Amino acid sequence: MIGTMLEAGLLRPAAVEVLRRNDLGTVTSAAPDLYPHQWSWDAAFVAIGLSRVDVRRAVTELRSLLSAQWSTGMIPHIVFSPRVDDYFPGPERWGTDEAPAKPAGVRTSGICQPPVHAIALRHILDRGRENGGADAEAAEAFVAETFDGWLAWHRWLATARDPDGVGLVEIHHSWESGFDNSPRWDGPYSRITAGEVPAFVRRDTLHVGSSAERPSDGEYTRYLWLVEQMRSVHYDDDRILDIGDFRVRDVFFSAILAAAAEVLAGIADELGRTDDAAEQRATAARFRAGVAATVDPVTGLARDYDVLAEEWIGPLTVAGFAPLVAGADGVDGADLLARQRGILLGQQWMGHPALRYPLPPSTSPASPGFRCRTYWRGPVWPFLNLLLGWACARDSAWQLRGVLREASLEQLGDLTFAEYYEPITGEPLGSHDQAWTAAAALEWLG
Ligand code: 9WN
Repeated sequence: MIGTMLEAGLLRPAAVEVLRRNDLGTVTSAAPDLYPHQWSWDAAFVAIGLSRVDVRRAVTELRSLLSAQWSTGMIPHIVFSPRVDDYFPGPERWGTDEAPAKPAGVRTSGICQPPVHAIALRHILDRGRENGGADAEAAEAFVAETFDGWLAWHRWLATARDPDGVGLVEIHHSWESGFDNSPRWDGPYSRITAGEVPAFVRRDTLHVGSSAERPSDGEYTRYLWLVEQMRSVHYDDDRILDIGDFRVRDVFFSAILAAAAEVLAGIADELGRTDDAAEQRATAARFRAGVAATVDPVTGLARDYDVLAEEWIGPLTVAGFAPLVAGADGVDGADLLARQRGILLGQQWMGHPALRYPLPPSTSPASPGFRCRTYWRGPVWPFLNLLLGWACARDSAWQLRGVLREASLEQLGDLTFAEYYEPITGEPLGSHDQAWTAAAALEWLG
């Protein structure tokens, strides 16, 4: 049962209020203190949530993000707000003002995050049309005006980030995955010896209940070393391939590209952009196949690949369910998705008997790397559940979607809008009033 009627009645206004408080004018901060800037994939989820309450504000969110797009097509992972200076690493540390591809007039990081944006664009268009009038006009005009920007973003990912054409996106920093300190990255990071990293003072640990919930200082040193490396070549895509110490094919990022390219193809059809639609469908098919090809026949889960070490990445994390996000083709594809849904609902994951709510922890509670309070090593992330639920609706997987929705609404009924939750006790962790958590609540409520 989804909470009480009272909770359901309180959830929507509380979520709207979180987005209002995080609103910096034309962008929404990812969280009030911990993340006082606009993050790329957060902004996409925020736009999905906003489209339920204010279509034109949702348009503004994505327009602001796109105005920071680099000339290569890359959408940067952070767009720094000029009004605040309370996040490390800030723009000086990134040094992107020296990067020829960054547009003038904005300050950004020099890496990217998963491309959820076309999916958000679809939500804006659908909500705008449902509302009609000025909302429909604004949504349609925005889609027509910005289509080429989203297309350039997907094209850059499919070329610069898949240099070998294998249907998997290569990332150059674990911040690009959005799963920053997941056990997925322990192997690649263990092989990196950081060179000289200028002294630094972290600020993230000041804004959470315990620093043990965040990545360690050792992890941060390597994160910053990779920034130094990329900065030294002014974030040039080709040169990073030669000098970068972190080159990993990220299966979950690739799955999101597959899903988003399919969605962008549908939008291209509506705009009469037939060739672009065909190209995006081909991109979607290539990355779906790339994702499916990573599945370990024994575990049934998809895997990342370490390009430099030339090896598969082993730990069992929620990213292993990438095919559920990507979708899959043909009879074999349908079998793969059915098997994955069974595993996800089973005892190692959502059906684990110790869990407070049947929601997927970021790492399986049955795996040795499981840490129930530490960031991407165990906690449940609400925005991810929404993404899985969206993919289930696309593929008519109503049973799994129903469990995800009901349990998510129960969890979010605590009204903390936490960044992540302790899977066994259900305790809210990380930042509270996290924007994409509030957005997920609004979208689940519908
Ligand atoms: C670094 C904003 C972001 C999310 C990521 C999450 C976390 C940043 C950090 O917060 O990463 O990008 O400082 O820890 O891991 O997924 O986009 O919410």
